[in-house]
Amino acid sequence: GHRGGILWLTGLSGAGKSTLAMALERALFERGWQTFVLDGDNVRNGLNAGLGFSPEDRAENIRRVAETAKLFADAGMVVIASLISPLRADRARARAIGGQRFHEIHVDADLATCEERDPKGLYRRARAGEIAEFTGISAPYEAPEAPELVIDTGRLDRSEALARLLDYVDEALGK
Ligand code: GGZ
Repeated sequence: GHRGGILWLTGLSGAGKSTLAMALERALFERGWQTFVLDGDNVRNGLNAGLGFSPEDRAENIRRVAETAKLFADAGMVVIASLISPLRADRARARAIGGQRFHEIHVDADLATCEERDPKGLYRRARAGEIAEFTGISAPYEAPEAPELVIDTGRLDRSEALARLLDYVDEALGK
């Protein structure tokens, strides 16, 4: 069994948040846990269509996802929220919304690593000036100061990263 909770994955584009979120969801599902993924990239097509990447729009994107995550967590689900959520103030508001259920997880790979991976070619386009306010290039990323967990995807391979995360989730939400 498990308690409801919000696993808030923050990190740069290309750090591995979505990959880790999907792998975690699958692993928890296989154990019979009730999980639900809210991914910034996906939510922006529906719930948050119309929001861009200005500081104000990011703040609203994050606020809505946090409120949605809270509803599902209150219903007993393990919500995996995967958003860059680059500013400490916005993450602090998400934490305030989630309360005790909120767990901040820094999916940590340095900019050089993310830029080298560049799975969607976004860093290249940002460097070329084709994408404005791109996190890490022309917009800030403020690393968490006291996250519940740091997953260093620059050093760990996928299975190690998932194993660390699963250990944490077991400890935090298992019963
Ligand atoms: C950052 C951007 C931008 C800009 C488009 N800055 O790695 P991806 O491509 O697939 O996922 C990223 C996604 C970021 O959305 P979030 O909702 O997670 O961001 S935030 O929490 O800051 O609101 C990235 C893509 O959108 N993308 N333009 N300018 N990422």
